[in-house]
Amino acid sequence: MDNELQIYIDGKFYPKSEAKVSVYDHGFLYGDGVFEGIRAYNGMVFKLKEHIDRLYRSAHAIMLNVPLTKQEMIQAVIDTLRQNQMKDAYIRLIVSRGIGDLGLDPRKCPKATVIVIADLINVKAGDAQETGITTIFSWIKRNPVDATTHEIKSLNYLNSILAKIEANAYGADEAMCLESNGYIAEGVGENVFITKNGELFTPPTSTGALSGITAEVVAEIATKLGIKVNITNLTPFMLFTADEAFFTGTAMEMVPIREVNKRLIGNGKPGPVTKMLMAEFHKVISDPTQGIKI
Ligand code: PXG
Repeated sequence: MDNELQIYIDGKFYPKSEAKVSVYDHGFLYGDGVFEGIRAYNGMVFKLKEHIDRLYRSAHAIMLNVPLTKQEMIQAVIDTLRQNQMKDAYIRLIVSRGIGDLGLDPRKCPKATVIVIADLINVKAGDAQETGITTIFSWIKRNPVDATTHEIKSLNYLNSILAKIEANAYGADEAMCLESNGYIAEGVGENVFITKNGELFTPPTSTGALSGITAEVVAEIATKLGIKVNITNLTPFMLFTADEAFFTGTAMEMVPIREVNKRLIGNGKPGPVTKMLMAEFHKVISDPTQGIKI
C-alpha cells in the first residue's frame, strides 16, 4: 500500500502493517515504559519541547534510560511527520523498557525501544465542544502518589481504562477520577477545572493527576485575561455546585462538562468563562510560535 502510514521504530520507518514490537518487550509484558500524546496543528508541533521534557521526567522517575538526546527525540518526531507529509496529526511517542526475558527485572532489558506514531486525530463526539459532555464519578480510586501515580505518564493505564469502562457501562461520555481521600484528581486522560464566581479552580498534582500541558496553557490564558486560577483540592460537592466545569487535554483540547452523576452543572450549557477560554485557546493553537515547525 503506497499511502500506508510510516511508523518510526528505533531510527527506522516501517509501514503500519509491518510496524511491530517483540512480545518480549516489557512495555507489552508489564506496561513498563512511558509515553506522550502530542498534536500538530497546521505544520507546527504544539508545545513539543514541553512534551519532550515531560517524557524525560517520566523516564527519570522510572529509571528508564532514553537512548536519544532530547534534541534527537524532537528530530525523530519531526522526521516522522515529514515522512508522512503530515501537517495536522496526533502523535504518540512511546519509550518502552525494551526487550527482556519473561521476568520483570528491567536489568534484563539492555535497550529501550523508541516508537513515534503520527496518525490522524480521531475527533471525539463531534459537537462535544458546543454541547458539553456527561461524566460520572468512578468507584476506582486514582493510583496513589506513593504507587503508580499518574504524575508519571507511564504505559500503565489500567486505572484510567477501568474508570472509562465504568463511564461506558453507565452511558456517560467520560469518567471523573477521585483520589483516595475523595478529592477530584482528573478525568481518565484529561485535567479538570471548575469555575465559581468568575474564578478558576483546579486540583494540584498531589492528587496523583498528570501535570497537563493543555491545563498549563489554559491557566496561562486565564491569568492573562485577569481570571484568577486557584490550585486547590476539589470535592465532589464543589463540582456539583460549580458555575461551570471543563476538561483539558491534548486529544480533547477544551471540552465543557454539562453533567456529573446526573447533576447538571450550572444551567447545563457551556458558560461564559469556558466559552471565552475556548475561543482564546483556539487562537493559541493556531499561533506558529507556540511550538516547533515541521
Ligand atoms: N491526565 C492524564 C492522566 C493524561 O493521560 C492528561 C491529563 C492531559 O494532559 P495534556 O498534557 O495532554 O494536556 C492526560 C493526557 C486520549 C488520551 O486519547 C489522552 C492522554 C493519554 C492517552 C490517551 O484522550 N493523556
